[in-house]
Amino acid sequence: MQSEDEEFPIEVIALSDFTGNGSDQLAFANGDRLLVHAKPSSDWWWAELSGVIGYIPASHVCPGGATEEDTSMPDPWQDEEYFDSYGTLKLHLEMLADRSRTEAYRQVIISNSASLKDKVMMDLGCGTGIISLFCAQLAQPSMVYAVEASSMAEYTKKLVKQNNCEEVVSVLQGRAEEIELPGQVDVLVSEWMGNCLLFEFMVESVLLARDRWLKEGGVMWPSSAALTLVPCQADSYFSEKMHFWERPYGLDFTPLQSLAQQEFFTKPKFSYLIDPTDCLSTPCDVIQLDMYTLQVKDLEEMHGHFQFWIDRSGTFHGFTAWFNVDFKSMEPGGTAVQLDTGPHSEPTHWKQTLFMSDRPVSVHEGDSISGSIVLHRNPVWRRHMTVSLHWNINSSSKDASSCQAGTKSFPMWR
Ligand code: 6LC
Repeated sequence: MQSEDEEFPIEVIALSDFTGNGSDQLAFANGDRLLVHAKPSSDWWWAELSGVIGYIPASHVCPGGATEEDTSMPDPWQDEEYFDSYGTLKLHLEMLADRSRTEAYRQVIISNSASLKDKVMMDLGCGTGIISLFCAQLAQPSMVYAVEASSMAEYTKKLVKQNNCEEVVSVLQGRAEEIELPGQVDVLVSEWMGNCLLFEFMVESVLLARDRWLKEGGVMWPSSAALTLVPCQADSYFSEKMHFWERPYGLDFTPLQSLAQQEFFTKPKFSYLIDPTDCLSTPCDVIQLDMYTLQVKDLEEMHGHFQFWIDRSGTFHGFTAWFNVDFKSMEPGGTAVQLDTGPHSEPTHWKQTLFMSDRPVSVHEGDSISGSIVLHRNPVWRRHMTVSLHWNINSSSKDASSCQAGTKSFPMWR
């Protein structure tokens, strides 16, 4: 948002190319110097390039500075901000209080306790150390390296001592990419999943640690992960943000609807709890990750396809996404533990993510929705991504079979 002490215009430098939509957005190329005249929102700024004026996405530019020599670039990983946030208790409380999540990891340790005997483990991004402490208390690994980059690690050391686990758990403060261990590990466990599975891209740190520190034949927990999608109805959310403008206090506020659409439906809605009855079809896994074979470069663009059969008539407002992960068993004949963050399981702190389309469409039992999803990692801001959805609604009605296409890209968050 516009801060009062900013003096316009401000010079900024483009970090990547931007095409613009031709109407009110300004196209520019990587390295262009633009003048920002106003910041009407935190995401879209009003700017000028060679005498042409238009909106630019704030995420594609960085402060210009007055001189050519000023090359200070922002950190594309935003690590300072990221690890600062994990240095306070707010997020750790949210994660620890999430019983489905925390109990799933505890169950993995309990059900593999025999196999964990004398194993060397790494807990990547251990936070307050809960998973490492479970390992020390419920199994007998020879060593658990608890790796944590934020300042929480100082407290984690105290918690390990307080719970008499210091002989087994060794807390290493630092980024997993930079720490040194005496040798490789048998098991790499981590809770790295973000919204829509990949947001934050902590998974990259896990893959790099796997390639450097996991023994040949070692175990990855989670072992696989999947992003799940379902076409859905979102009546109350739609009414709350769109119908509202139709007749507030007896007045016609509909000229605000396109603004409302832009403001409320451009980005996905995080922390959405979908009512299972709002699922218009059986959910389907659209992207699957094998944590043994996944490569960092695969994360740049992940593609998935879907075909949903509508099994209840209603209004199609968009799609809801969530994820599940599997922890394969190390025990002979043992079964995998699963953590499912969908609407048919206990809610987790991730909840679900709602992607609103721009136009509600009536759908009927027997119709189908086919299409594709692409998760495109932001080339500049490495913890962010854009989710693009393309879909065709194929109506099966007796009188006229028809097909309606839709497409929309959702930045998360940049
Ligand atoms: C877990 C995030 C925790 O992992 C949090 O405490 C953060 O500081 C730590 N972390 C993240 N990346 C690294 C890294 N490369 N090296 C060391 N510690 C790291 C929950 N976040 C999600 N599940 N998204």
